[in-house]
Amino acid sequence: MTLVEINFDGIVGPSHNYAGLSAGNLASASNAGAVSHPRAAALQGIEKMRANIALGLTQGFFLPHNRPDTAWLATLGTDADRAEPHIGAAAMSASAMWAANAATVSPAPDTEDGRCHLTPANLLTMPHRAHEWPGTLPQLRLAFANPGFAIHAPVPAPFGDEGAANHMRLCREHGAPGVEVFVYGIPGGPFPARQHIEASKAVARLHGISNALFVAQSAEAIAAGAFHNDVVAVANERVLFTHEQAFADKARFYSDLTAALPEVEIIEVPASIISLSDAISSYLFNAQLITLPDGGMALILPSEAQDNQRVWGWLQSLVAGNGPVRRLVPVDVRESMANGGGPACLRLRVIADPAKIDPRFLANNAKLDLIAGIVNQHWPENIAPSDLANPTLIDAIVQARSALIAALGLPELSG
Ligand code: SUG
Repeated sequence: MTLVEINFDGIVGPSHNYAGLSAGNLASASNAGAVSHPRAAALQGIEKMRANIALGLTQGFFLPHNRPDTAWLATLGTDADRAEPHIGAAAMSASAMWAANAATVSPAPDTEDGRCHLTPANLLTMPHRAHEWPGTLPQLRLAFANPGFAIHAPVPAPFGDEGAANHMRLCREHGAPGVEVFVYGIPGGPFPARQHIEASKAVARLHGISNALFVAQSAEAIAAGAFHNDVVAVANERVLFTHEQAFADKARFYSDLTAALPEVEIIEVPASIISLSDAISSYLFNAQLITLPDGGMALILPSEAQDNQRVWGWLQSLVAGNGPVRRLVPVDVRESMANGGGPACLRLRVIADPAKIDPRFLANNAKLDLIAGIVNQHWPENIAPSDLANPTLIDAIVQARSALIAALGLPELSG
């Protein structure tokens, strides 16, 4: 059995817009009211997937959810025509594109029963995201129907779970047993702490993880806009790449991590060189830190990281050194970035044998051409938040998703 890392990117949905729905997410707040470009956004996401394939990585995808979410609106006794603007905007959100929040994944080598476990995130802190999991769960059940996977129900309320964005896995190599790090927030700051320790512990128990660490995010990171841990830290195999101020008690965390995985390499970026504010505006940690087929590692970064001299200068010295990170690969995901979603937010990592995954969710260049064709034909060019209740726009969005489902042969997801 060959276990490889597969990155499943969320295809950016046709309703992508800037309604400013995420308190504590500075990009979402500062772009509230701006005109979005769903077609360009989806094409940017497709180009990112192509770049991953060109690097020799295995790539998958998840589909946009049904928007407006009429089933959710019905549970609130309303519909797209009558909903108050903030409810209507929440029903139209394309936030499922940020697949790092789709689920927490524990690969087979880490679990007691030797299966790969997935728990969809309940995302209950943000109303526009709390109704995502009913659209995620059916996709997980289809893509990972093989008995080698175990798909759980989301953790129940009131325990907030944000999925893989608050979870890191460190190991000698992808197919070896790893230590899973669950990062939670402590409430009390100016912004919500979205990941609750009770949810992290529940997921670790349900997945049967014997080697887990539970680590608190630092209050200053959340206050500076690190609404998820993956905005200030990322891990891959034996490497942890992190901002100095990411964790509440870094000394304890680093020592527990080193005890669990003696070969760990911690690359810590000092606040004196890159402040939390620079880290969050450039999203350098919201990179995909990946192992290249030839063995070195690369950081797939948002092009915003190139625009900041301090950040880009530091990254260049990182790859010039003799460390594990050898390449910087900037990608343009500006439409997603304007809502606080960088390259790492857009993907869910699964370590598995690709032969055990429903091939309809796996990408190659021909399939990405097909998806791009549907996007070019059906995705709206622009959306202003004031258009969100427009019946003509709603109709176009519903048709766009139907066309994609038909093209990809996934009728199970219609409706
Ligand atoms: O949950 N933005 C998302 C961004 C998620 C990024 N994901 C990770 N860090 N893994 C969020 O805050 C903005 C929606 C709006 O404002 O319309 C939004 O939901």
